[in-house]
Amino acid sequence: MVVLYSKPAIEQFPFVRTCKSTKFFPGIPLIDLSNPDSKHQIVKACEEFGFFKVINHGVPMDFITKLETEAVKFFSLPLPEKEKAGPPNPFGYGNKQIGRKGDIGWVEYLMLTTNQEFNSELLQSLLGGNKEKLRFALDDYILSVRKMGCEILELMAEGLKIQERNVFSKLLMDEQSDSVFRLNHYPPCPELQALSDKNLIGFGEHTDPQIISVLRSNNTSGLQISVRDGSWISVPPDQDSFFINVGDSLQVMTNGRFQSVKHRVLANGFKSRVSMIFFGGPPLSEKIAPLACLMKDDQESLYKEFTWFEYKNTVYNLSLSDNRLGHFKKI
Ligand code: GA4
Repeated sequence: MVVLYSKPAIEQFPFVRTCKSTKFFPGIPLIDLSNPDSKHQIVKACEEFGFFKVINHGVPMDFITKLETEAVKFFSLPLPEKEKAGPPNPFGYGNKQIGRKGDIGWVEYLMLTTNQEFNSELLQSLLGGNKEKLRFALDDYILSVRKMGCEILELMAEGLKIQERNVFSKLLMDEQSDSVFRLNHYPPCPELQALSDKNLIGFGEHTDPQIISVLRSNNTSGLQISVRDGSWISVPPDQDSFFINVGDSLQVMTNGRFQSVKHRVLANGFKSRVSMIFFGGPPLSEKIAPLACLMKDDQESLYKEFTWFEYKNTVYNLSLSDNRLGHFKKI
């Protein structure tokens, strides 16, 4: 009899870290964009969590489903096919390696700009019939999600009683806006799940550097956020809603009143998780500093002066879990 030796599953993934999942947290702030009071609720959620869920968002379900279908088709391609669109420098297909500092996660992804001409060139490298469909699905989705992101930023400005309603949103609407888009696939890992009560870390803890991130995922759990007392809570998945993260740049523009949310994603033992995230960023030349109108009389900026280009340049050379804004704080 031939006995094939197979390593215990947990040893097959020595390079990916694991951690325990927690119970779903029922208290994630829920913002109904059709509610006239939503601007105040948004401000409260940004102060308390730096994170909230949005319903009645106006993004057509059809756009969401089409993009998810194309994303699933892309991730189902054979690895050599997907690798034709890689490595991500910074755009393109990536697998397990995140950033430039050796971070590893149980995830594969496609990093894209929000500039469709550039994406079109990148996707040309993919064989198969679905590149056109993927491109069209991306066009519709990105435009619609950016519009919704801008509405939220305008409600935020109103809630903060800022006269210039588009003070944040104009940065995303600018032709030079350095926004990026990411499709993530966290494959299931049943072997590991059967052996332990732990999950592989799909995307390690970090904050997003931009202004806001607009995330949508399929109905698979995995997203966790860190709350004020430092504990991690699991976000119940909801494929019909969007989740909004406050990014580092918005933390600076509000002089720390809003906190960028630390978050991470655990791979699910049995189900694929597919997420699509729009990261709304300012133009590279934009000076990121606390808004004068939010500063009380003798209040001082907590941060040194920097442009988005300078911030990005620094943080893209750091590890995922580094406290990036720490490098820009006044002592
Ligand atoms: C986190 C948010 C976005 O996914 C991202 C990530 C980027 C990358 O994957 O290349 C970074 C990460 C993110 C922050 C620190 C650096 C850069 C990986 C990393 C280690 C696209 C982004 O803008 O910043």
